[in-house]
Amino acid sequence: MRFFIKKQNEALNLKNIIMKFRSVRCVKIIMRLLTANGLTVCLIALLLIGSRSGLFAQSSVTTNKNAQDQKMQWWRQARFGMFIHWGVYAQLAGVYKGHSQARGGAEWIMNRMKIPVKSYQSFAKQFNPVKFNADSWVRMAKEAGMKYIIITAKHHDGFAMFGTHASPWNIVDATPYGKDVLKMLAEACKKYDIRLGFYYSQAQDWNNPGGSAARKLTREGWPNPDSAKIDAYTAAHHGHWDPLQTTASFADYIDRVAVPQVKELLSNYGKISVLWWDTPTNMTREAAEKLQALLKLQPGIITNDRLKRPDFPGDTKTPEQKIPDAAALDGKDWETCMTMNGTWGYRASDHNWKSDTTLIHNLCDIASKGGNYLLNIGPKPDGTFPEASVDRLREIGQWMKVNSEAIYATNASPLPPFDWGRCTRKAEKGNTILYLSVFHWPADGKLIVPGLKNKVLAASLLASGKVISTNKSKQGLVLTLPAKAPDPIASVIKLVVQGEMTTYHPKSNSTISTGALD
Ligand code: JFZ
Repeated sequence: MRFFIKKQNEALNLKNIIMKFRSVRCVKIIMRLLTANGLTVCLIALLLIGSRSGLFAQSSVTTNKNAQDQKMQWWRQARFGMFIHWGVYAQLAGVYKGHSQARGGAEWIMNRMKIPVKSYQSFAKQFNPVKFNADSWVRMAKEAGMKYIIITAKHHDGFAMFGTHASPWNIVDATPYGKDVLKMLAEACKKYDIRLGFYYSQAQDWNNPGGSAARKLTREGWPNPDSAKIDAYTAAHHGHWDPLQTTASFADYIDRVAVPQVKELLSNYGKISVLWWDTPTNMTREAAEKLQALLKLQPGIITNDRLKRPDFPGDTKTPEQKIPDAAALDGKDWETCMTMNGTWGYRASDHNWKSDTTLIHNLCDIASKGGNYLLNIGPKPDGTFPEASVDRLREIGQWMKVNSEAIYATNASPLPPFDWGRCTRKAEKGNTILYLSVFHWPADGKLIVPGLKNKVLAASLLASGKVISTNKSKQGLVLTLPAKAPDPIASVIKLVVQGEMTTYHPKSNSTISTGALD
């Protein structure tokens, strides 16, 4: 596979070179004609430019599409990644001064509880994740079948999880731990061949002066007796609650903190595959342009649609906590990010964990619509993953060990979602492989695939290779299955059918609803 991808890349590069050579040659011809004098010669030259430019415009569109396909190739094949939300907020774990945070993810605790800057910063003095082991984190992702990791390099609390010269508010300088966790993660990712991406809160920053703050009411934190006063203050100060937050302008913050930090992140950690911007609160065009320009430090880096709306669409759409309907898909790459419980950052009291079944079904559902699943872990302040997350990763990994062929490098289903499960497809020498992930195994042993009319060339259980018999009926293809499902969560049937098939796309005006502004 790898060899094949390399060959394909080489072919694309060669195409680019030929294109360049052609344009140089054309200019040379025109130059020679122009210097040869005479009106007719000039006219011929003008005609040539006219006809040629049309041709170039078209080829450059194809080249751009090819370049984008080439850039997105690993990401589209990956289908499954790990999100990690980790920072000083893990130390608070959803509780401040004995009060449990009323609303939102625990990574928002500083804003929702309206914790003063100095007070929040003092928690960093307790942040000492001595049990952090990059190798084991990356191994857990790998064994779960994940192909990439996106970690919060800096969340809205402004705390850099890396050594930075742009602010003392970072893990190396402000904690007893004193080590750059991103460095260690980058090394482990390299060792296990896992792609690494950084989440970076480019606009909101509640500690570095000048950063923006989405306004949240005090009641979203705790029943603070001063809430009327605080809410009036945040209303008058663009969401800020501490005068220390506004001792610099937003433009200063961008120039002194965001730009240098993104530069560091894209320069000091080897290959970075994704820059995951978040919450464009009060972003300016000028700031977005400066940040976007830095991406050239990592050729081929993939970026999302949260830098600034709507003019910086990035490469991927980011529906949050929900899986879009097939009708909402518009051909643009997309990735659903989701928590395993109800919070991104660690919250000790949140035991609302999704079941293994839900998580595996989500992965199948997302793959069946051609998207990626970015599943979140909120590590504890000691540097370990919550047990419930470890258990779920292990279960997903066991399923993936048998069934990942139905997920990796697949395309969206050619058929509408079934009541009993989901479908992904792969093209194979003019024919189509359909992977049917059966969530609800039929009690009568008959599985109907409505709408499938293609001739069946082969049908088997992916887990065992056991052949399945099929026959046609009025409702569609009927598969005769063994009495017992090979996997109680989702059993995959591999069906090879004649001919090419394309993605199912119902006509509709709905669009993917992507992340909110804050
Ligand atoms: C953002 C962050 O504020 C949050 O802490 C977390 O990092 C998450 C991945 O992204 O928050 C959002 C963005 C969009 C919505 C909600 C929270 N939304 O669309 O409802």
